[in-house]
Amino acid sequence: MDLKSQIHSLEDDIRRALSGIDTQEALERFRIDFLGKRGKLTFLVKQLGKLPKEERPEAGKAINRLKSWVEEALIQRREELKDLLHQKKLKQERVDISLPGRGVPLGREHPITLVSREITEIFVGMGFEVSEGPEVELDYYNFEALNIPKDHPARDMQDTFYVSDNVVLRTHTSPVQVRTMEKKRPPVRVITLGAVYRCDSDVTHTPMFHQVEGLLVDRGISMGDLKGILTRFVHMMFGKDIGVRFRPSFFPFTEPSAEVDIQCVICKGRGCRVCAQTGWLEILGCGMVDPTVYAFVDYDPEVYSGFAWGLGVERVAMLKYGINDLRSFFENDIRFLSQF
Ligand code: 2NM
Repeated sequence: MDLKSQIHSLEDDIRRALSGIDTQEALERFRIDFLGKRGKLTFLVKQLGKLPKEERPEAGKAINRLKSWVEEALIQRREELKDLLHQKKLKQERVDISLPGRGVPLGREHPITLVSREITEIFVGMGFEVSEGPEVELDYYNFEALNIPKDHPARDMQDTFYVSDNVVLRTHTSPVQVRTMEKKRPPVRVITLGAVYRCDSDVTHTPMFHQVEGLLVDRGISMGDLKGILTRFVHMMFGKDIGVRFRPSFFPFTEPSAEVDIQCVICKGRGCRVCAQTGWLEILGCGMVDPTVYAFVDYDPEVYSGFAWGLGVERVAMLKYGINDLRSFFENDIRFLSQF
């Protein structure tokens, strides 16, 4: 084949090769392939010398034309590719600003907060004041003044977190009521609420839980007042048609003492798994404040009498909302919390 047709066929090759190139790397390979030291075009230039003298200028011009054309085409293709890659990148990284946002999840109040408030509002509606006190408490207020002496089983190391010899994490909110009586003469109507601590942890016990306790002391207060107020509370909390019963019990700080049962909110008294087939659920403990306690706060038991009660908020919340696992209150799972 003569040089002229070689030039023509090389031009065809180049045209075909160029249009198929779609990356910068392929373009560089193309450049080396045709314009490099051992490239096909460079090879043609070397062939010039073998031509008869008179044919050289024309052939030389043709090769030079081809060469500058290729160089220009190369630059053009490089720019096109750059633009193409840029467009591709823009497409990939495109943000659709018309999509709806993800939304900010709204927090909710914890069921313990909700039930505490509901209980509080019922008693505030009956004329009680709310008071709070320290969670780190003196042994004296948590035990001694509540007629729980040093050798009492309720003080067992297994139940009480001791901070030091005479300081504990309060095991109930009653010490707040002792502090209230210390400061204020009757009539006293007060409820206390907050976290309490017991060294106990299994499926039905957590080392921290919440209590609401109440205290009413005045002249001429009887067990009849206790029954009336607590029955009213249960009816407001669980509904007017729910059965209530008072069952004799014991607490060191009350005499007589009782536990209050309500008809099972699940089976309405027919008997089920939740009430262990009894039809009844224990809801709170109560009693007439023992004169021993009055002695510590300097109330005259010949003039004043009163009653007190206490309940566990988690337990009430479980019954109220039909929650069967105590631990759900402490896991902070948003799917649990957002239901209330
Ligand atoms: C209960 C049950 C019975 C109670 C007694 C007192 C105080 F300080 F007045 F003596 N506060 N709370 C009491 C009485 C608590 O919880 C189950």
